[in-house]
Amino acid sequence: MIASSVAPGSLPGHGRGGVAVVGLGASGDAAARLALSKGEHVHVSDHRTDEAVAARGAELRNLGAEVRLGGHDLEEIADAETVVVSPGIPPDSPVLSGLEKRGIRWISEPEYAFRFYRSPLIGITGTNGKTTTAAFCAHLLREAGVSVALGGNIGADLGPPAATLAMLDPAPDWIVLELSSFQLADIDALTLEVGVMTNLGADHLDRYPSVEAYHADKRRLFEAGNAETVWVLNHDDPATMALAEGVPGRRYHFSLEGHVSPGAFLSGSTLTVDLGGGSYAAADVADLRLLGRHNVANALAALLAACGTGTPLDLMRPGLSTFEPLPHRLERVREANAVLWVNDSKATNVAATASALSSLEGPLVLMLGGKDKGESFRGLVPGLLDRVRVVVAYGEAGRRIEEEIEADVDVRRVQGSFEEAVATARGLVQPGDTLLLSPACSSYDEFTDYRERGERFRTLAGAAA
Ligand code: UMA
Repeated sequence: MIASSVAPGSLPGHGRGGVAVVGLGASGDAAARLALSKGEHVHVSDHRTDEAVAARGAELRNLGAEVRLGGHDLEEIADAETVVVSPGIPPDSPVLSGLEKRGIRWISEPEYAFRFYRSPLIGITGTNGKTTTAAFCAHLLREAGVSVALGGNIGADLGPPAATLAMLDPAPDWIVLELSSFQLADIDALTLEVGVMTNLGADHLDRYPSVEAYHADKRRLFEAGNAETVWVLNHDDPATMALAEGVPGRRYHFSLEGHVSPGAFLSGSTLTVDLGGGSYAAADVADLRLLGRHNVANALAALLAACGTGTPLDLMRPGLSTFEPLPHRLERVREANAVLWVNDSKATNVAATASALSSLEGPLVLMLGGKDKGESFRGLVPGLLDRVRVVVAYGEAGRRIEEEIEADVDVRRVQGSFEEAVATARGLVQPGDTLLLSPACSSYDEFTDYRERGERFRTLAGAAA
């Protein structure tokens, strides 16, 4: 929402000074703490009043912030010199519509954090694979002896919000940030030394009016660079390549389909790098601990991003075979009674579930469902055929899933809870099957987030006879 021509600190309509933080989730909390550490007057507000937000508010009050819960005071916010908005607040929410009407501009929390960074920055986005790629890239650099801080959209179990990283002392050699479209929408001066776009599909159609609008926010990644920036781009994804057209900077491409240079590619089963000086065999697919072809692409992207720092390949190579799969991403949970339980709760859109399907051998019993984000499930059909014996459709999206795919695959619809859906799936598996939770939907109809859903799945798998 911020115009790229507006310099930080010169935003119009701001009187008292200081920082207003809108939304007191993880990013609002981190932004407020950073601002307080810089001696700013800080006003924080959240429309909720529940225990979690009240506890956060109380801590910030103790640190000197002015905290308002149960709503937003537009006058107070408009008075601040800098307004930092949480990514989960949609632009058409009353608070942001109100600020827009007053001509008040706002920035995202990574943009605010960037003002205080003393380390060069790798920013990683894309519809799918950005978390694995970011964590893998940080791992490769660490294995090579580089000090790295990892954070951003990546989520609390893997790293802190961007603003927390601004307070690290000493500053790390590099910062690796996962960036969401919601965060990219409100950047301004943020500048990347290395920027990665893993791929582009459809997502978040409950927030965006169209796929194009979602991609327009993703495209803002390419405004966060200059002629020196190294862009790591998915050569196999026409949407990514089209979005990056004409963007200044250097380019490294990655591909599973053929030789690209400068870049990294799969040659037979060898992950190969060619940065212009000839081919370098970095690892074999079998050396990776991750499941699935899409994870080979993520490994190539991570390796190229790490190369963008100038770190020698020889030093990073051992890290390719020591990076462990992340929780809730094609995670093998249990093998019992000749049935493999796989937790892919992080697959919150159709493209992610399609990737999972292409990575696993059948026969599968697939659990699909959760909060309906508006995407068509028809895109799953080619991956379901011949591999999925039965789909268990559940949650808010269950009915639409059933309607859209039942002509092509056997669907059992469960109208009860997630637990009942798991029980149904368990009743349908046969020896030799894989029971896969890869829901293609977000979890918010029943859970706090995909992690809670994945934990529940793990617990239920553990209890399975
Ligand atoms: N709120 C208001 N007023 C409103 C609307 C909301 O006050 O009108 C409040 C809510 O009550 C809530 C806060 O604003 O307290 C919004 O918090 P948030 O949803 O922005 O969540 P955070 O806890 O700040 O977490 C965010 C990211 N979440 C989202 O973008 C939805 C986290 O990504 C991220 O780890 C964290 O910032 C730190 O950067 C999670 C995620 O699911 C992992 N991201 C999505 C994804 O990857 O697909 C985008």
